[in-house]
Formats: sequence, C-alpha cells, structure tokens
Amino acid sequence: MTVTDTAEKIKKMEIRGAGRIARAAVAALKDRAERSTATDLRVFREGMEQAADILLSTRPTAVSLPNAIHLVMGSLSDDIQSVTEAKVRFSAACTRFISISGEAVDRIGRIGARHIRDGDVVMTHCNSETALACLLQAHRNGTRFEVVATEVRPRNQGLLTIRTLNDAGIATSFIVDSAARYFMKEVDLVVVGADAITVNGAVINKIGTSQIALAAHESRTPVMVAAETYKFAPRTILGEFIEIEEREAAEVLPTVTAAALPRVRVRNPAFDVTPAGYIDLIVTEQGAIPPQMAYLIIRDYLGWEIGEFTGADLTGTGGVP
Ligand code: RI2
Repeated sequence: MTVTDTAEKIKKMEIRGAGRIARAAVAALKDRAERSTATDLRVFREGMEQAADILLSTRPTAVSLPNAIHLVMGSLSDDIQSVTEAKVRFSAACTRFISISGEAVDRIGRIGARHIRDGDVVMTHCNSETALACLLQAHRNGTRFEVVATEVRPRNQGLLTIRTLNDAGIATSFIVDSAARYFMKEVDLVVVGADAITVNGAVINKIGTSQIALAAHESRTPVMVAAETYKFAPRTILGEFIEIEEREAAEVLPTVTAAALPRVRVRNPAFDVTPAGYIDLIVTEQGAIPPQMAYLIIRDYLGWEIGEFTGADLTGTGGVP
C-alpha cells in the first residue's frame, strides 16, 4: 500500500492498534523506497524523509509509530554510496522491523500467559493484540479463565476483542465501560496494552484505562500491561510530554444532535495516562519489569541514549546545550 493510502487509513483508524500502525507505516515506507525512481542519493533521501513525515503526522500518541520510523530511517546512514545500496539497506531494515515486532508480540504472549492462573477472571480494555496474545497463549496452555471485556466507547474496539475471544473459545462477559468498577470485585487481573510508556513508567493507553487501573488499585487487583519495547518513549527522558490525541466530536455524538446543542462542547480524548503507581507489571519481549524500570528499557533495549539527542533543544530557548 502507498504511503498516502496508509496514512489515510491510519488517520481514519481503519488501520489501528499501536503495533499494527507501526508495522503498516514501515511497510508503506518500504514500498515507497522500492518504487522510488530517484537516481540521486540526496533526492532519494529527501523523498523518504517526506514520506516519513506524512506518516508521522497521522496520529500523535502511539510512540510505536515514531520509534519504528526512526529505526528504519536510521538505516539510511551517511556511509551509503548509491541509491541501490540505500534501497537494499532500507528494505532489509523494514523487513527486520516487521518480523521482530511480530515475534515480540508472540514472546510477550508467552511471558504474559504465565501470570494468568486457573480460575482467574481477567479484565481487558480496548483491543490490544499484545494483551490478547497473553490471553490466547494462556488459553492454548490449557489455563481455564474468564474474561471481562469492555465496550470501549466511542469506537467500540471491544467488539473486535470479544470476536477474537469468542472464536478462541474463551468465556467472555461484555460490559459497558462504566460498569468496570462494578465488576472489579470479581476480577483477579487486569491486562491491557499500551500506546506509549514514559520514562517514569506511566502508561498511555485507550481512554478509560486509568479509571480501570484506579478501580483495580482500590480493590488490590493487579494490573499488567503488555507492551513491546518500542512503545517506550525515549523523548520523555527530556521531559517531553506525550500528546494525547483528541478526535472529532462526531465519533461521540451525531453531528445533527450536536448542532442542536450549540452550548455543548463534545470532548473526545482517545487516550489517558495511568501513573506507574497503579501498574504492577509491564510485560515486554525482553521480560516482565516493574514500571519503575522503564528507563532501563529505553537505554538498554531501544538503543536510544541521551547522546542521540545531541543537537536537540534541551534549553527551551532554541539553543543547543
Ligand atoms: P496493540 C490502541 O489504540 C489501544 O489503545 C490499544 O490498547 C493500543 O493501541 C495497543 O495496541 P487505538 O489505535 O499494539 O485503538 O497492543 O486508538 O495492538
């Protein structure tokens, strides 16, 4: 698929889920590189940078997108001599990312499944392929458990989740988002995915996650986050905030209804922030960590060091420190 088509589908959420967005963007960049007719290396690079910018501007919150793009664009290093060499290296980097990110989900599933026990009731929110990998693997291991899945207004991603669970043969209760606390007393474990994880271990995930984590905290129910290492946000080391996407009002209220209520403003944030204190465990493909260890993931596995930011504006005055 072309870069423009992929960007459009990501914006409209026809392609959604932090991991899928990253893989789709990388696949589109690979396609763009392979089709490029540029013969000049500088022109080729510029074309790829423009394509990367189009994809980066689609959705602001899931850091899997900039992390994945940063990773593959990094393969276009200064020592490259020709467009042919650039295409070969870039294509290999894209293939590698797509395959590694798929393997990461499987690995997280195997690690996360160990935290689900016979007789457990597990609550999940939204549609995370990584969180689902844990549930599906536990089911394949023969663990008998039930799931409580939320609806996930306004885009109803919960429907995708219950279809997958139903097809796998996992007993599931489907509830409206506002019933999460009501059912929490029956829940043994909450499992969710992540769109971004900050250096202090806060998890940015689908709107409503923080309310569920708060209810879980109140009833001492453990919260497990399933997230690949490339969902950790390196720039939060510098105090950069994760932008929370606010989507259009029409997702919440039909435009005609809203038009009849001129003094009402519809707010539609797509994500919220769950502080590290409400999270017990983050399962990555490198192992399960407490949220307080997020910095180590950024430093040791994501390969981003403070050195990467040389030239970045740390002063807020436009200067380089
Ligand atoms: P995986 C989704 O965002 C949800 O917030 C989900 O929990 C998260 O991405 C991670 O998904 P959206 O695209 O990468 O539905 O685990 O807004 O599939």
